[in-house]
Amino acid sequence: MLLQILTLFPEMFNGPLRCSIIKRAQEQGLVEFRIWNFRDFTTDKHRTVDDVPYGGGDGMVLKPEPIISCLKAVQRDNPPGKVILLTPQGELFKQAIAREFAAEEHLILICGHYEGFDERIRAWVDREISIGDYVLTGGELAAMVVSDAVIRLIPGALGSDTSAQDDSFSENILEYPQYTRPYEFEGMTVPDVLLSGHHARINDWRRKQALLRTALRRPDLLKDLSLSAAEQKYLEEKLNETTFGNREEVK
Ligand code: 6GU
Repeated sequence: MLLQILTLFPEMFNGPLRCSIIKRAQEQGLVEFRIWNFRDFTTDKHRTVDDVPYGGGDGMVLKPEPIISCLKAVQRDNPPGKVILLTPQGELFKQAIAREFAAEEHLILICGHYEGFDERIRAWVDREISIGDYVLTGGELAAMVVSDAVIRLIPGALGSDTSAQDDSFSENILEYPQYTRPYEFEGMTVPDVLLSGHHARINDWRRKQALLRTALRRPDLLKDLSLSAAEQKYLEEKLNETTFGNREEVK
């Protein structure tokens, strides 16, 4: 995958992309990053990227010409890429969107900054994405979040091919609790079923824990799950064990 990023702050991308799984994915040739500074596409002496808003008001607005000239340069000599604008006004980023993006050969992420950008930029954009209901100073961190979520889904990017499937949200369900050695830590022990060696029982326990955790922490996700009758019964019983208003987790 070719992942191109248009930003006014290319140096922000130095850290995260050079670490861990993202670094390895680049070394393996699974993804190639190209970071562009759209200030390099200005034509005036002062390299101006923003201007005052028509109609008045506070703040500055990103001009269309540098961003669109940069975009045209980025598209040249490459197969057409999907153009994504990072903006708090975009569609909320979800695992399903990460999966869609992971299937693309070429992604172009445009990071907005300052108070906003000229509305006409939107005519060149295929999709607008927000990473959550809060305001960041710019789209850079959002572009890194999106890149990370997408790259780890490219086949081969993770050590084993199953680890991306088991995660929270692969099926819109939270992950079950995990334990490693020691068996006892500060008086707390590991659930005995995990030491039983009985794989069917372990899988059953994990599925139930995942369901329970989802019901307690993210009840909004439950409505999209297809539960068996037995699973529904288990959840109802467990949730009834907690007194109303008790937000402690059921053990
Ligand atoms: Cl994509 N950009 C900015 N500036 N703020 C955000 C965001 C994006 N997603 C959530 N907050």
